[in-house]
Amino acid sequence: AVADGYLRRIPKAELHCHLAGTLRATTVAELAARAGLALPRPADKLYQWPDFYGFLDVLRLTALVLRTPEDFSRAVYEYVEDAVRDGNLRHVEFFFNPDYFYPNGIDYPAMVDGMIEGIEAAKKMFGVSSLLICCIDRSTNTPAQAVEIVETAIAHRRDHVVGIGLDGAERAGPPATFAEAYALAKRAGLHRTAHCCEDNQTLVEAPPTNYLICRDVLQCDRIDHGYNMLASDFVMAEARRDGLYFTPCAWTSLVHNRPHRPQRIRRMVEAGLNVTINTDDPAMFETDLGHGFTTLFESIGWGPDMARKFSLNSVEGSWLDESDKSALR
Ligand code: ES4
Ligand code: ZN
Repeated sequence: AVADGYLRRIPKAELHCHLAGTLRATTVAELAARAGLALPRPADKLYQWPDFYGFLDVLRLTALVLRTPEDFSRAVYEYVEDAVRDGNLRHVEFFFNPDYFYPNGIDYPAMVDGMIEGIEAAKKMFGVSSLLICCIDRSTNTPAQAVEIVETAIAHRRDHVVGIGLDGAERAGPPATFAEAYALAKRAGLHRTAHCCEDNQTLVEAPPTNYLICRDVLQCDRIDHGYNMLASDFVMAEARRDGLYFTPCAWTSLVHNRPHRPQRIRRMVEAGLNVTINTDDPAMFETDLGHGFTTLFESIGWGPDMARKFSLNSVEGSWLDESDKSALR
């Protein structure tokens, strides 16, 4: 076993973290009050849902509180502050779904400028670097809308927005649906990742072959989650050979799959995949960077060598350029 303190203190990069899922409940309450937005429950009871689909609804609802560039700046800064304290965060790559926020009356350049302001303040205060990943919700966007999102991402602040992602309910938008958007992103030199084979979907809804589609059709250079791939030895062997980095998340409060998650991550590691450990939606799942490592290591019994391996993997799998990676190594 390895001490809780060591797991919290080892430096980490986080590659799978949705900004809308990081908001402190107290910040949500304060911003909602200021915006005159009625929440369905008190803020400290907001992060509750019956199932994965209910969770996605709450995520969209909470996102409604971010209305001004200052709100976006604050959200980024507060997450970095929390994750430095809870898990010695050194670098983070935030997913943000621009269309979550359009109903709030803010446009893409304003929200990105706001996040960059928070990134720069957090860099100054904590020495932590952040990059942004423009994310497409597969359950609410048509292929044509996805292309528009990518066109927008290509046109603004490419110094910070370095890639695209695909989230939401996998069964509602199989990866091949977004082939055109991903081809456009690749031509423009954006990195590409996608949520794939998430374990809140069945093997029919999110089959192992989704990995092959993400690799070959979307040409992803990283993969989020990946657990359902374990059902296919062929797909696992391919993934091992491909060497892409995976971003499973140690803890989820989506209760039905919580007990299986650590064992699935263990099997991904033992199959030879390049694995990093992440939080996904830390505030909403009532976890944090240190807690994820601690619960995972407790349940598997890994030692400090594995903590160092995950720490290094998170740097190698990041989308930092080579000089920034070597500064973190
Ligand atoms: C998500 Cl856990 C999860 N799965 C799919 N999409 C998401 N967006 C935010 N969290
Ligand atoms: Zn996610």
